[in-house]
Amino acid sequence: MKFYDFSPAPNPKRVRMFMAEKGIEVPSVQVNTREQEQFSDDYKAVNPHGVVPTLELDDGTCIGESVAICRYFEETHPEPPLMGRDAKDKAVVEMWNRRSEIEGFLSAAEAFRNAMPVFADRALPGVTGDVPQIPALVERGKKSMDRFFRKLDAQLADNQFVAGDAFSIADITAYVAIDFGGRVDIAIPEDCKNVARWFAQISERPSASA
Ligand SMILES: N[C@@H](CCC(=O)N[C@@H](CS)C(=O)NCC(=O)O)C(=O)O
Repeated sequence: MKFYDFSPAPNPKRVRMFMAEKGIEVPSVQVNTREQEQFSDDYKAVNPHGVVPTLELDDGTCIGESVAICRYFEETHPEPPLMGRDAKDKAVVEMWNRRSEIEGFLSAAEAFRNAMPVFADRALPGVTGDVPQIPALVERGKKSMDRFFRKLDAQLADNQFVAGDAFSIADITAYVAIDFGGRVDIAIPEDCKNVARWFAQISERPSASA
């Protein structure tokens, strides 16, 4: 088994945190996306979408998409469950993970990809060029992130973790999204005290430095 990773990139970090929580160790190789190694012929054979992470199984199957890789590990290493235990929990975790990804992670990504000079002609991941940045999307991403913070704050007013009383993949996605947003100066708003409390708590988990 092999994990195609890039240490500074947020999506692989989601999977590294997930693996760390379960105590899973897999040999990894770095695919330096700053050097555009994701577009090499060798890596395109592994993941034709030109993004990291990818998990290559011993039978040669290559699994892309962070949540799909996490699903694989959830099935092979059920303890501790990070995607819910029963039908209701699984649905609630899925709901909050999707919200964290769509409303949090993608908002941070929109601001980041459209702000950083290194992505001037590659404002979307997995493209070699011809996708210019749209400066207005930096502000839109920041505003979307602000809406996400407020929804998350309301949820965390009554819950220890994003999807309820157990740590889950939804915490990982929301945590990495907020950490990612920090790279373009998106900070937790002063009045979102529940988010700040939760973020500090997640930062202390050993998996946060995975
Ligand atoms: N939906 C994919 C997104 C993967 C993705 O966008 N990865 C980024 C790194 S965080 C990437 O590989 N970017 C390559 C690029 O910039 O071209 C997932 O969940 O794994």
